[in-house]
Parts: sequence; structure tokens; C-alpha cells
Amino acid sequence: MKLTQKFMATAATLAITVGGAMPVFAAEKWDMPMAYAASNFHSENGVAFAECVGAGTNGEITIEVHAGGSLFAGADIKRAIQTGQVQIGERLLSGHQNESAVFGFDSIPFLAPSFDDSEKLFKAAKPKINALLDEQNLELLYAVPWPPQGLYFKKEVNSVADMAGVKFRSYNNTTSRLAELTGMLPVTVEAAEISQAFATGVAESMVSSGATGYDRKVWESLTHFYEVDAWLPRNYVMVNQDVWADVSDANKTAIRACADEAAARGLEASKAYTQFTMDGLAAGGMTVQPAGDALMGELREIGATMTSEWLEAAGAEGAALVDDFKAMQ
Ligand code: PCA
Repeated sequence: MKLTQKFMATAATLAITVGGAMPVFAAEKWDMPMAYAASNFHSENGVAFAECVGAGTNGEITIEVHAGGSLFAGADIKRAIQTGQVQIGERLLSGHQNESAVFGFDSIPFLAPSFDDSEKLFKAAKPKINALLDEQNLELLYAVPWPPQGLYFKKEVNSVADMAGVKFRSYNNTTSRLAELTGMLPVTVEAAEISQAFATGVAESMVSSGATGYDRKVWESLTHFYEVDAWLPRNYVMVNQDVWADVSDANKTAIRACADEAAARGLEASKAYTQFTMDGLAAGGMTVQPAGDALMGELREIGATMTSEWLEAAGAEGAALVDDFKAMQ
């Protein structure tokens, strides 16, 4: 907690204690930036989590969700939590592979392409992720996967050769690398900005879930969505550890219970949103279909290259995580 916040909280407690007969805890308000559209299931889940925390802590901690990157853009949310600019927030951790390659464990092509596999992979990774976040003054509350990742284009694509020179919107190192290996031109754009990027021609392709294309109405600019089931990256809700240390044990228990509920509810929502949003893309006029065999074969080869590159970058920790996951199969 920042000193000013601490001072204000203490002052409020004193005022309440002096003013009334019974000492009462000062109510604390936490700001929770989220990067994606308010209508997206992650954001709706965050709002339900916030309501649960308000009720579970008897109003001692209330959380205000700021969706759509309105308080901090996605890339800035993690640092904002670490440094105490906000108390809590949600971030796609694979966007921080420059800090540790291990953060990219959920974006390895074809390693864990289903919801079941993704849960197992997360279970294998959780101790390592928690240890890394601990070093960064962050406490993980819950994580929810995006639906499986597929490829968006504004033309029919049947092979990697068809992708040459296409401007490709990326959201982390892995997606930029995918662009390079397929001869495309990566440009990093936040999800909140993609409609504009596609409309203005800054980008003309991306790898993402049906969910993000649906949220951003990409059928206004793009024509094809190919189901690839490449990986299921996760959003992580994290709290600043100094803030967390000041939370009473009873409230910690209440917040953890809300977080567990949010993880389960978010997973189910992600599953349900998968088909719903692909249907929505088709209703918007897009061709939605599985990638063809020839394209899938080429993508799998590229995936193998990306897997060995990740294993090299993530070292023994990465290898152990993948082994732990494989042992669960
Ligand atoms: N949507 C996010 C990350 C993964 C996804 O499905 C995005 O495109 O930014």
C-alpha cells in the first residue's frame, strides 16, 4: 500500500473510532484495471468477482472494475499493480515473456490445445508462476483461459505461402514469432485497438480467439476465421503484495473463495463463449471453418520450432513444467 493510502486508511479508521462507540474497520476501495471489452466474459467475470469480494468482506473491501483498458492499457497493468498505482488488476501474463520466458508457457503452439489440457498445464505451471510473481511483489488470485486460438485473415488462406507479406497483429512475443516464421509482418496492437487497426489497414490478420474477433466486430474488416486450436493463453488477476499483506485473515479467506469461484465460472464462460462467438463471426458474414490439412501440417512444423525455442529460453524450469504437464496426461 502506498504511504498516502495507508495514511488515509488509518485516518479514516481513527475518525470512525473516535466518532462512534464501536471501532469499525475503514472501508477500502481497490481499483481493478482490465484490458478487454466490458462485454467480454473475462470482464464480466471480474465484475462478478468484485461483487463477491464486496459481499464477502461485508463492504470492508470494495473493488471497482475499469474494463476496456480505460484506466491502464493492457501492457501497463502489471507494472501498475507491482508499483502500487492500483491495488489489483488483470493481465495476459504471456505479454511479459521479456521478463521471464516461463510467462509464455500458455502460448506454446499445440502443447495444450483443449480446455482440459490447458487446465492441466496451468496446474503444472502454477508453482513456478507463483514463485515468479512473488519476486515481483504480486499475488495471484485467479486465472482464466481464453478460448482456443485461431487465425483471422481478409482472404482465403490454404498454406503458409498464402500468408507472405500480410500485416499481422500480435499480442505477445509468441504471436510476433509466429508472424516471422510464416513470413508475415508483426505489429503489436492491444485488443482494445484492433477494430481501428483493421479498419485503417495497420493490420490485416491476427491469431486470437473467436471471442476477441467477436468483441471487436472484426467482420467489418476481415473475412476468414480458421480454427487452429493453437493454444489457450490466460488472463491472470493479481493483487499487490503490500496491499495483500494488510488484508485481515478473514477477508483474505473471503477473497480467496471469491477467486476460486471466479476461476471456475470463468472457465465455464470461456467454454460457452467459444462456439457462441464463432457463430457470431459467421452471423457477421465471415467464413468460419477449421484450417485445412495442408495448412495445419505447416503450422505444426512451425509450432515445433517455436516449442524448441521456448524450451531453450525457459531452461530447466520450462522443461520441468512441460514434463510435469506430460506426466498428468
Ligand atoms: N484475446 C486476446 C488474447 C488472446 C485472445 O483470445 C487478444 O487477442 O488480445
